[in-house]
Amino acid sequence: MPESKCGAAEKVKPAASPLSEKPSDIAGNISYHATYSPHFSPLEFGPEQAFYATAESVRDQLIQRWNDTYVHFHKTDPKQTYYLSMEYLQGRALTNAVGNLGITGAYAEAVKKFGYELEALAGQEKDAALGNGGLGRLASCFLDSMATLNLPAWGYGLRYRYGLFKQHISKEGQEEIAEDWLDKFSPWEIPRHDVVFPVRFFGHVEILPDGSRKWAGGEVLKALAYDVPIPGYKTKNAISLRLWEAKATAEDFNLFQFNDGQYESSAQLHARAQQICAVLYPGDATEEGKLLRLKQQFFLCSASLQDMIARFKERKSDRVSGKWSEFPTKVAVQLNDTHPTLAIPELMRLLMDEEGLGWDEAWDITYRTISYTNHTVLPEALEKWSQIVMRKLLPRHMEIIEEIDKRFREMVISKHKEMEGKIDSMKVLDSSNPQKPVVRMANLCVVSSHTVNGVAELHSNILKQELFADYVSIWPSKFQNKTNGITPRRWLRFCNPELSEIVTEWLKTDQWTSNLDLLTGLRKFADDEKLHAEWAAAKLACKKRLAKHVLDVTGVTIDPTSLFDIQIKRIHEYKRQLLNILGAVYRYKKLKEMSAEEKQKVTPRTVMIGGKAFATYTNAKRIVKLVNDVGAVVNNDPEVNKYLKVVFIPNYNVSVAEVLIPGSELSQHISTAGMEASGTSNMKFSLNGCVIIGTLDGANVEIREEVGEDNFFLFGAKADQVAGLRKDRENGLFKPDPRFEEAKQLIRSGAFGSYNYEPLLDSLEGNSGFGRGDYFLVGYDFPGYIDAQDRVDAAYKDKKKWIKMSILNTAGSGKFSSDRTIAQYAKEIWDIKASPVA
Ligand code: B1N
Repeated sequence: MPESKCGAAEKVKPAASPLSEKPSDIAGNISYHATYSPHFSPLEFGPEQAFYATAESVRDQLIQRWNDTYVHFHKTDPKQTYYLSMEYLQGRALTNAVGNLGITGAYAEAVKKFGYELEALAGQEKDAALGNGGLGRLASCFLDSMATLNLPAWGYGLRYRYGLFKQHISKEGQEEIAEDWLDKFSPWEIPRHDVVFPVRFFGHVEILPDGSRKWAGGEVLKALAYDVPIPGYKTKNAISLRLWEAKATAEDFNLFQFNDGQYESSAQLHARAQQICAVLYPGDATEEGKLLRLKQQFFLCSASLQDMIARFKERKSDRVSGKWSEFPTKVAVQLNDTHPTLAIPELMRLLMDEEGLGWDEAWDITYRTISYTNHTVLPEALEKWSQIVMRKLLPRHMEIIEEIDKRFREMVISKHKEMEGKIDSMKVLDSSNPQKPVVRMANLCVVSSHTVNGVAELHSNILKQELFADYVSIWPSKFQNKTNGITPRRWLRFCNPELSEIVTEWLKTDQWTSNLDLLTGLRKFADDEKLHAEWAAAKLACKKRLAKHVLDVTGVTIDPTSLFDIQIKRIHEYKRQLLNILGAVYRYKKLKEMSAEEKQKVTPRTVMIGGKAFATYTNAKRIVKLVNDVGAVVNNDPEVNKYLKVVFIPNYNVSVAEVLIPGSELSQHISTAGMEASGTSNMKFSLNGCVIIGTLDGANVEIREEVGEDNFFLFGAKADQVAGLRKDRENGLFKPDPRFEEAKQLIRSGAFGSYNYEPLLDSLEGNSGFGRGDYFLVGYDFPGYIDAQDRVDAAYKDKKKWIKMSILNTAGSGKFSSDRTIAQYAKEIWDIKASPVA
């Protein structure tokens, strides 16, 4: 690719219409943006400039649809859903946007006129990583499906300056570096200087002469909207992801102090405003960090609700007063986990204190508006906020939460006397520790939402039978399941063009892109030799692309004919990357013990592990270090490196996933049963013809049902055995398998370097530091895991069998389209209907 294309932008005449889909007109529009919205020297038209000019021309197309959709919704006034999420993992947008708009070919041709490949320009874009992992990526997949299904639905989030950190791997292990996705600017966002709401913090509650209460004082910041248009696939609809940024105003700037040389104190509120959206999930080890996270959560909730109320009024002028009971027939609010729980007391406050409604009416509206999705049962992830901090930051909300709690307890006593003994665990406020009274956010959500859902069958059953069991006897029909899904556009059509083409050719239609159940049509060709040949060739092409990525980012050469075995996800003890790497260590040890002849029979394998560890999660960071250390030894050992490579994939993110998943053959989803609520990358892998080795956890259970048990490598304890097995361990009844001991011993011997792995390995023993030895049951599941891996090796040797398994995985993935998930939310929770722009 040419480095600089001095003057190239002017070679093509600006287009008559920025909306034309003709390649020559598109090229003209790109040229227009290069010339008239210049962000770079006019002498330069390198790949980066070309990317920005191209993206801006795509944005013209998006804005047209986005405006039309807004006007259409305004006129037709349908019930609309608002998805409230602290996280969105959008990744890159260019390929997705032109793909959804159906103009990929036209754009590819247009950018060729400047000497560029579209794919290479797309690679210039930085990932928008405003999320940590599955929960954030789910929100982004949902937006794609909402737009595609023509649903009146928007997302609300925060515009973090620094999203998820960039992961750098050094000799010490993981290092975190701030990732500046807004370094230059984002071509996809539209600052809305006309959409601004005040958000208050701290202050006090005033009692007015009429007895009503009002929040006053404290500090007031401004929330400024940035809109990101989200196009649907093959539709004229484009919806909004509205991201809030915190601002202070000119009035908050003390010119007197500034002129007096007191620069810092002159702009204190500006500095505090900047902190709010500075970073995604700041570490909460300190009190300051906790307060900041709570501020972020409230900021999102308050701005979003004020915006919804303004739109509710805007769409019908006579709604200014007296029509509030209509609100839940026009507005549905979905809480993405408990992070936006403050939407509950904030909606109550806005309705009572700002709009003058009484408690009962405000409560009825709030309850009918709000629904809550739970994404985890891990105790440490269930949010609890200090009542003291809450009262200080949000005094009026604390009063409202107290009243909700009081009324809930009274209701139980008056209507469900039999549950009285359970009130302590069900109530919202837990003051059992007078030093540290807390608000239990999940309880507040359950008590205040009309519907609560889990994210896979198994998880939803655990919610009903364990975590929220007591509430089920009070509200038997409140609890639902909505198994997660992924968008087939980004996760097959656009990231894997090779396989997509084959699927389209064999199904004789490309309709599967928006009707993923059609993939079952592949089943009847599962033994077809011609399909096998094409399938294998497509997989090999993807494996080569993946091998190139690995070489580029790690310097390690991997063999594209070896079995590509991948585990990519956040590093967490419950996800058990440690089981994976111990398995690789055991494999290495066995290889070392084999004769040259024996080795000939081995299935060569490349084990790839990638993922970020939370900056303060020590054991997770040790796991990252261990994978890297094992890789350094194994990959440089000439006796074995033809048969085994172990690679840590640095800086795993959405765009890296788009390269890894298509090239995968085996992927590991091996969490301790009952701990992974759903998982969504398992769905992406299976869709791309990758076979899963996994436990009966989260959505694995349903994937196995859909693809067939012969096409899934199952092992491990079941969810309902886990508690008993932990007890056994505590009682000294666990006898470790000698293979497990061998693997740990090899690490202890220093074979992979002198780093102190004792604390990590100790966590697998009877009495670890937490006093909960091997809580995640790595030792118990190890032998079953090794046996399952042996079955994998044998199956891979039989090429026909393996390709058939691969085809049947793709063919069985239809259920896991987020279109299905969102259609179910729309019908069974939100009660909203499609509203396509004509
Ligand atoms: O949500 C995903 C699921 O597929 C995963 O199984 C689940 O682990 C994930 C605190 C979380 N649960 N909880 C979180 C995220 C951020 C945070 O600050 C908790 N993420 C999940 C989608 O349903």
